[in-house]
Amino acid sequence: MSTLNTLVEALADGSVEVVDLSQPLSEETPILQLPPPFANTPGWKLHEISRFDERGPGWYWNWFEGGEHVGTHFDAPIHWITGRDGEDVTRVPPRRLIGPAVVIDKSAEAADDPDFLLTVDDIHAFEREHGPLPRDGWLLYRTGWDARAHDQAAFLNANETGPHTPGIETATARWLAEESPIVGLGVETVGTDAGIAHGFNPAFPCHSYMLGAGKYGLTQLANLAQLPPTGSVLVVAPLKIVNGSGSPARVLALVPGR
Ligand code: 23J
Ligand code: MN
Repeated sequence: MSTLNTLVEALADGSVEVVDLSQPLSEETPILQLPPPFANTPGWKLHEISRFDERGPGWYWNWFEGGEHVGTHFDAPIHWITGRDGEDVTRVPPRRLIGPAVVIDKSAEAADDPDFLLTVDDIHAFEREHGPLPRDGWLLYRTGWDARAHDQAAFLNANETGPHTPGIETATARWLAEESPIVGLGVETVGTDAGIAHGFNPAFPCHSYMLGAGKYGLTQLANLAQLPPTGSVLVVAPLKIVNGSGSPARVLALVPGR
């Protein structure tokens, strides 16, 4: 039997399950807040065209507006100045949108310290237990922040000193971009960088190094707790927005079932 037939059977008998890693996209979806003088993204909005009424008696449909970087979304290399000559979202090879995923769980650490930063040592410790990071795969960084995604204030966790959300160290960003075999980093927070990363050198190092290396970002993921540390397969589906710097995305994980 072919590999794809085996997959179809595994989906049918539950030995492979599908976990939806996307957050719902609505006017309540939390959005990034950059400090002045920077421009900010609008959030998501649906506008009704007709709903079984005089505008369209037999059909319901909407149009929408919203930023590319709203909700569960994909960062393409051209989003950042370091990747400005790289791929827009239409040029990302589809082959790079499907791959193995591993999950590093730092939810306990992030609960104690909202400014927790993942280190290269943390990744090496994970590798000693679970094996090397997957080539052309995704590193998914669980922080427990998905539990806050229904509430903009709790999700951004800002005070007078700015936002406080977990992220990765500058050295980790550089190592993931330049040394590791992964294709991208996925997080539960509003961006792939820490809340305090505007003050790092370079500013927003995860964006700077990863997108500069032609790698990708995925944000506002849900349900990472349902994934094993290794052994799942990610399917990432951003919209094919011409010249897009990113896009809201449906992100699905295939995981071992019963
Ligand atoms: C623009 C500037 C800074 C950041 C971001 C966008 C994002 O997080 C994003 O969604 O790419 S930190
Ligand atoms: Mn983004």
